[in-house]
Amino acid sequence: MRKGLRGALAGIAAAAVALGLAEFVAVFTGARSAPLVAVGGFVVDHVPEPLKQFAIDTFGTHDKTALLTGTVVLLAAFAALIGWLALRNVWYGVAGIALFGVIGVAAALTRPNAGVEAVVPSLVGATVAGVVLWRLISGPAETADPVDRRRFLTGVAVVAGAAAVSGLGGRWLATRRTVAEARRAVSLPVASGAAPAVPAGADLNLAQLAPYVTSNRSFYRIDTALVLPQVDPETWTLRIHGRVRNPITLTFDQLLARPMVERYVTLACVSNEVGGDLIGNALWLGVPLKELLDEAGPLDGADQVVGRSADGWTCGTPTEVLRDGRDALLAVGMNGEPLPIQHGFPARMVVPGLYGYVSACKWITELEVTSFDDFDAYWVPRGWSAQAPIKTQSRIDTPRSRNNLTAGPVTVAGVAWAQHRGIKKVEVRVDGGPWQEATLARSVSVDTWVQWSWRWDATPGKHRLQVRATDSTGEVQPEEERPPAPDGATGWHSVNVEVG
Ligand SMILES: Nc1nc2c(c(=O)[nH]1)N[C@H]1C(S)=C(S)[C@@H](COP(=O)(O)O)O[C@H]1N2
Ligand SMILES: [Mo]
Repeated sequence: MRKGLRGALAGIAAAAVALGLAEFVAVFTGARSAPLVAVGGFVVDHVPEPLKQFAIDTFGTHDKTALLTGTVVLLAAFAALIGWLALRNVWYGVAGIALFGVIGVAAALTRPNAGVEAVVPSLVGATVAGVVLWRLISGPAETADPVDRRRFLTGVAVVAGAAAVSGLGGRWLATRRTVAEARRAVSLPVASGAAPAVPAGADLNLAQLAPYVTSNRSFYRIDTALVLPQVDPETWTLRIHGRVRNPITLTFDQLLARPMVERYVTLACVSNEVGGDLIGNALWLGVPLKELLDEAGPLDGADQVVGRSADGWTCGTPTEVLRDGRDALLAVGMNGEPLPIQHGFPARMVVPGLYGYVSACKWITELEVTSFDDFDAYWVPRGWSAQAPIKTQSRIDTPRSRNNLTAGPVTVAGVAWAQHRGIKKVEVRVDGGPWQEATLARSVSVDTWVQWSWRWDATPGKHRLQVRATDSTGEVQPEEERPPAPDGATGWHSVNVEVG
């Protein structure tokens, strides 16, 4: 066997067993202490903004899988290099592995809310990897000998097997330690006052049109969490503190015992491009945040309420918005179920009219009353605006650019939203011609999106359909195309179609 290949194989085997063992140990020290997740989390928090937007644009909601895959590929390359160097001088190998160990430990320790136990997975992994590498490369330097060669390959196979068993075993154990069981055991209270009924005709029920109510299964998911926080409702508390007269701590049972309301609210992500699908409408069950804040009694000048998640993520919402009477909720239910884990179980914020990153804290454990001067929430130092009301937007859902259209009447339809202001008008135009008013479907309230439709007499050829909305304040959705950063994309959605 070529010497270089031998070194590379040894390095990769050592790295694999390190990751597998670390994954296993992390079952007991917390999923976010596993080196891959810790380093990945560090990257998520520190990667430059344009690169992150690129990842979201390219991989969409698979951006996390892409990150982890990329990390593993890079790691394998470095591991091969370390193994190769180790053949020259075993201390290079030891130093290389130690370096990885230090990176893993540092990443795990600097994750929010990390305890000292977070160092264990990387330490165990690196130590074992060092021993494995040492053993694998310490054979005769020249490897023409078939016996030695077989011994080496057997060694690699054993190590790979150990890596797979511990890694997959760890994964399996981890899936058994989720809070799915606890979630199933939650019985949600009934809202005081019936939930607002969805008026007949709110949903046009067209094949390609987003349904008026988004199911939990198809609701978009956006967050920085590489592994879902598993927050046990038994031990969960919400602490309302900071610049308040009367700090409050609530348990989950105490929260469920409070009067709840049920409201349809359309949530939207600031990263949503014009025409994008990072938006959804659900029925949320929860306690009005205004009531909780009024009880806590924010002090004068405390103009920001920071929601803090179990994983350390934060968002900052204007105190004024949370107390102005809109249906800002501390939600525990989504479409009649306890919040799905990926949507924030056991509790999250939902605030009509503000982008998610400044208002929709999932896995929430704290509401800290402070001021915008005193605290920057997670996305603010990363270049996004501290204040971010949702911009008026509209989208064409049908037809789509790849549809085969035939000349004659075609239903053009989509959704429009301007949460908490409401949509007054939607207009469509063809090939830059005059704007034509679409028909608005009904909606539950100004806090949800609204479907619209327009009958087009399609003529053969290539055409460009465009849409724009006007909100209830009379403001027309601007034509100027701007990217999502720093406070939401603008521009008109257009679809190019061909009519046969
Ligand atoms: N803990 C936590 N909450 C979070 C986020 C996050 O990264 N961590 N992302 C926010 C963003 S940017 C959006 S758009 C919404 C998305 O909520 P969803 O995933 O339930 O659709 O959650 C918000 N809440
Ligand atoms: Mo978002």
